Amino acid sequence: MLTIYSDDHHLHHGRCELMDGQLMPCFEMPSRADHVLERVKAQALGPVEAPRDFGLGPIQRIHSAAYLEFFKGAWDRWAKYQRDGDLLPFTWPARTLRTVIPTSLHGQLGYYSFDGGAPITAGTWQAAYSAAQVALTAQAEVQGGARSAFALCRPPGHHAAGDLMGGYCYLNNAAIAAQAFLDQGHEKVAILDVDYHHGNGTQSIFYERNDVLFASIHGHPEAEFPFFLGYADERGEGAGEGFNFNYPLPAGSGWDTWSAALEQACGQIRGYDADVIVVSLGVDTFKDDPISQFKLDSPDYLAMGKRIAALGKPTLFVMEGGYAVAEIGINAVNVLEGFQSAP
Ligand code: OKP
Ligand code: ZN
Repeated sequence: MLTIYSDDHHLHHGRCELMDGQLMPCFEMPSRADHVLERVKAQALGPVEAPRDFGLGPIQRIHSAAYLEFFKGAWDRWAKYQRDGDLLPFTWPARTLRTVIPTSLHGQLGYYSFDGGAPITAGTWQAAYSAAQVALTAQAEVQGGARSAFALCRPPGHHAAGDLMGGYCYLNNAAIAAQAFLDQGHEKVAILDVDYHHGNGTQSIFYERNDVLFASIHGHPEAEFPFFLGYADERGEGAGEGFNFNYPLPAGSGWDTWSAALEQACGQIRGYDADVIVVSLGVDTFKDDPISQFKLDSPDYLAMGKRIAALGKPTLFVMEGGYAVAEIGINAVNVLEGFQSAP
């Protein structure tokens, strides 16, 4: 399996996030992708190539022009303040407030984000742009006939909506790749999101559409980030009704519970008869993940890959979360090896 990887992810290194009432070093750190790359090489998964540049066009198919302009220019506006820290939002247009677009940097930052977990640094735009190109280059490989490809994206993307950043995400790499498949002639794309957190951004992007089926297995939003989306009764709307499937699971869920949900998600994907599958591959379901509450173990990821392979469709894997840095490479590459080992 071909892996697409860009060193540009190092340009994004947020300093801190708020947790337990304290500022902590960001869990979403560069060493995550470095460890995955190392494991890809150690296991000889296949060749590793740099991304090609497809420009802004395919990104604009998912994200609004205003959002992209804001994100691209935000750091330069912030630099004029000559402050020490990253650019982070602190006010959002919640209930009772208006959803106007302010003129100020922090007003706009609140408008274009849904949480305080996506710091903008000097290199964040370039890193996120390159991650989207990584996804598009891997997408092109599958479009060209490969059975699978691995987009080693960082920062992740599945929390980013059309005009919102949050949850460590800025550009929705999986959604951008899914749209590219459609734009290049496919008619039905399934996105299977196995990250521990609900892919609220991806869901919202495709919620009213039937050309992308979204299925997500995740920590129950009653108790887990992103809290305000990801319930089982969210089934899609309008033309998209019946094309969105959420499998929220309780804290402590292990492989038995998790794989039963995977079975259901795969059943929906099979019934939909997708042309191609995009997997939002987060491995923060791991038992020792520092911010998550599931109990999957490393061998379970091999079984996960095998089950996905049994769908028998061309499959693009897009890296999302996973914060147990020492094991992230083993777990992510286990999914890919499990997929590859299946007939
Ligand atoms: C991104 B991905 C407070 C907790 C906030 C945000 C989690 C984002 C996960 N520090 N957590 O889905 O792995
Ligand atoms: Zn996650």
